[in-house]
Amino acid sequence: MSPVALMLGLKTLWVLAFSSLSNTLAVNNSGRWWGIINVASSTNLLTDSKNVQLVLDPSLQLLSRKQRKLIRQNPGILHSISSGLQSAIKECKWQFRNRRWNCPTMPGPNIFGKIVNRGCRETAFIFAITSAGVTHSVARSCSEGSIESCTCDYRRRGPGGPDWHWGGCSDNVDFGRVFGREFVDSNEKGRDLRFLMNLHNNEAGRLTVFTEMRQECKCHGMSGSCTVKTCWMRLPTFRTVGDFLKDRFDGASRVIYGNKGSNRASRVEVHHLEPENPAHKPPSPHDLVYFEKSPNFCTYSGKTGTAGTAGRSCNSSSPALDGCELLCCGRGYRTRTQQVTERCNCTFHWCCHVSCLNCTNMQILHECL
Ligand SMILES: *[C@@H]1O[C@H](CO)[C@@H](O)[C@H](O)[C@H]1NC(C)=O
Ligand SMILES: *[C@@H]1O[C@H](CO)[C@@H](O)[C@H](O)[C@H]1NC(C)=O
Ligand SMILES: *[C@@H]1O[C@H](CO)[C@@H](O)[C@H](O)[C@H]1NC(C)=O
Ligand SMILES: CC(=O)N[C@H]1CO[C@H](CO)[C@@H](O)[C@@H]1O
Repeated sequence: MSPVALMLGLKTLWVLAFSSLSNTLAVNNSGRWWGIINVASSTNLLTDSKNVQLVLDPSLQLLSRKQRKLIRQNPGILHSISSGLQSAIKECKWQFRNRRWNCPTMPGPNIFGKIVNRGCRETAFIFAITSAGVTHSVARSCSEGSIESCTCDYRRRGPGGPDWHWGGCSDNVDFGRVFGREFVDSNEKGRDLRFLMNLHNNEAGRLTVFTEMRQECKCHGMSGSCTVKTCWMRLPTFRTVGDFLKDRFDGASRVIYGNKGSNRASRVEVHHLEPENPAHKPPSPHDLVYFEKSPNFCTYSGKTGTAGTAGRSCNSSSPALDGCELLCCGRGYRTRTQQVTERCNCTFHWCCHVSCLNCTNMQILHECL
């Protein structure tokens, strides 16, 4: 064999080995960027345009080369992504506070645990809310001027007219969406059902932020006559985004890999999601999609990484999911009383001081066995 042929052969081998390696890695790359929640939040780090520390912070090693480049190109954005992720986690925990799966997070790089490698509704919600968190936070940071590479969106124009006009500072949701697609979706490479599902849910999160934008206006002109009006588009609160996504969680579509009629000729069209039940409508871009039944989350399981509901506090008089019957999965509960000290009988003293008494009450707590 000639040296050239040998080199070519080696190169092919290397490419093969590398691509199979990156395929196995790719599976677990999903959501790796969530690890930046652990990034040290020194302002120095965030404004350092040379990004010397960016490279040194171990949390950032979780990011792909492309993601690190995006952070370098958009000074100030790391802080925004990180705070968007924090809002998303907070919202996830709030939306699911009364359910068996209560959006648990853990220290370390894989903050949501093994549920991320599954394809159930909870997985769908995690991807959608964190993606929405980035778009929401980045869009707001742009209009607040804390990211160097974007500003308010001044391009939005209504029908116009002589007496009112746009031109106010709109939250830059377009930048937030485009950036989210580049940054968040870049971990999702592949053509299988899991990647299609993650990408779909990421987009559903961004779309929710976008479609819930609201117009706000302010009047100018003589004594409130409103002869001139300035309008702009404002982001929804993140609670609104969470409420919408939680509704879509409840109504999520179970999908399968759409490979009907797949053949060589129609190769481009084979990668899509179809409802599992052919009688159902195909999922809309707003819908959350999943492909696998959720674990019951009742008991500890190392395999699925679920903690179970033992020790969770439940409501003994509620027939709903937060009730002891359902939350404790029929195992029963223990009741204990706990002393709680609260500030009470506060009085306001002019000016400006409030003094309170400490009241001790007994609180009855129910906890799942
Ligand atoms: C418990 O559930 C009942 C019935 O749904 C509700 O009225 C009550 O406010 C709940 N208590 C707490 C502490 O959430
Ligand atoms: C607080 O105020 C209420 C009525 O205003 C009174 O009945 C109660 O005894 C007060 N609590 C304490 C600890 O003083
Ligand atoms: C109430 O409790 C707090 C902390 O336990 C204490 O600092 C404060 O002095 C107490 N206030 C009164 C009025 O006893
Ligand atoms: C280390 C780790 O999390 N491995 C997981 C990678 O993804 C596969 C398939 O989703 C899981 O089965 C592994 O446990």
